[in-house]
Amino acid sequence: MHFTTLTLLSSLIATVNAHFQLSYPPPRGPFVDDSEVNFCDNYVHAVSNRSEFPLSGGVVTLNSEHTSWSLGILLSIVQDPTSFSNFTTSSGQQQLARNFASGSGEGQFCIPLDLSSTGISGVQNGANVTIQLVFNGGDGSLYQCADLTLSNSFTIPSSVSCSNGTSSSSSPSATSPSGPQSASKTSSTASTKTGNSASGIAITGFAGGFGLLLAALIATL
Ligand SMILES: *[C@@H]1O[C@H](CO)[C@@H](O)[C@H](O)[C@H]1NC(C)=O
Ligand SMILES: *[C@@H]1O[C@H](CO)[C@@H](O)[C@H](O)[C@H]1NC(C)=O
Ligand SMILES: *[C@@H]1O[C@H](CO)[C@@H](O)[C@H](O)[C@H]1NC(C)=O
Ligand SMILES: *[C@@H]1O[C@H](CO)[C@@H](O)[C@H](O)[C@H]1NC(C)=O
Ligand SMILES: [Cu+2]
Repeated sequence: MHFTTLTLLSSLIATVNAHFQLSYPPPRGPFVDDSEVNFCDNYVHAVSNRSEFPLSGGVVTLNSEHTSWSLGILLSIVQDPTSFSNFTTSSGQQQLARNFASGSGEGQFCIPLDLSSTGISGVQNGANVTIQLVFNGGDGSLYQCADLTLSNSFTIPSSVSCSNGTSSSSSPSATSPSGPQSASKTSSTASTKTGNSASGIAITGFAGGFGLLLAALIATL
């Protein structure tokens, strides 16, 4: 009885998660929602089929499922970085390829990442490096990694769409949080997700009842 209740509860809590997904460059493995609180979304080892990535003029693209968030990008020059300590400087500080900065809005975002201007030793043509995105949308730090080989002749493929989501700084008219706009935003966000789009929609109608249900369940324990 209690076991059933707890199982139900934990599956509800899992459903309520909303996080972020790294789109480009491709992450170490397919996104796992429940693992994103862990180092590299719990993909502990570097892949052997690395992505080429430009030394200058790079971008990362991601899908945000939070309306208000911060993003920093760590960099490791270790061939197979398996821990957060592999993403630190010789003095033990986080080695940042992009400083933490806040962002707002859900949907697709395109973040410039010019690695040649980081001044990190070892960042050079032909080097194998790993970037780790650290995203926080209000429910704690979330992590995804991509293993790269840097190139000064590679350019971002034109298939990578570089535009920003609901509240891009360049279009203040898109910031209205209510009305039909937010309804269409919800469905477009859902349609870009392959996995749990159905549960994503369910949350909207469900979140309000969640507190009530939780209270009811606790009362039965
Ligand atoms: C980069 O990684 C690839 C794949 O793991 C490996 O074959 C290659 O030798 C590495 N290159 C360097 C410069 O370490
Ligand atoms: C590496 O190989 C895996 C398994 O075949 C594939 O899913 C993934 O897309 C590949 N990654 C890159 C960067 O090519
Ligand atoms: C990477 O991290 C592991 C585990 O913390 C550590 O044992 C290893 O020495 C680190 N590798 C390098 C090259 O710093
Ligand atoms: C998207 O937003 C980020 C900040 O959140 C900004 O750095 C970047 O330049 C924007 N990209 C585009 C294509 O507007
Ligand atoms: Cu989240």
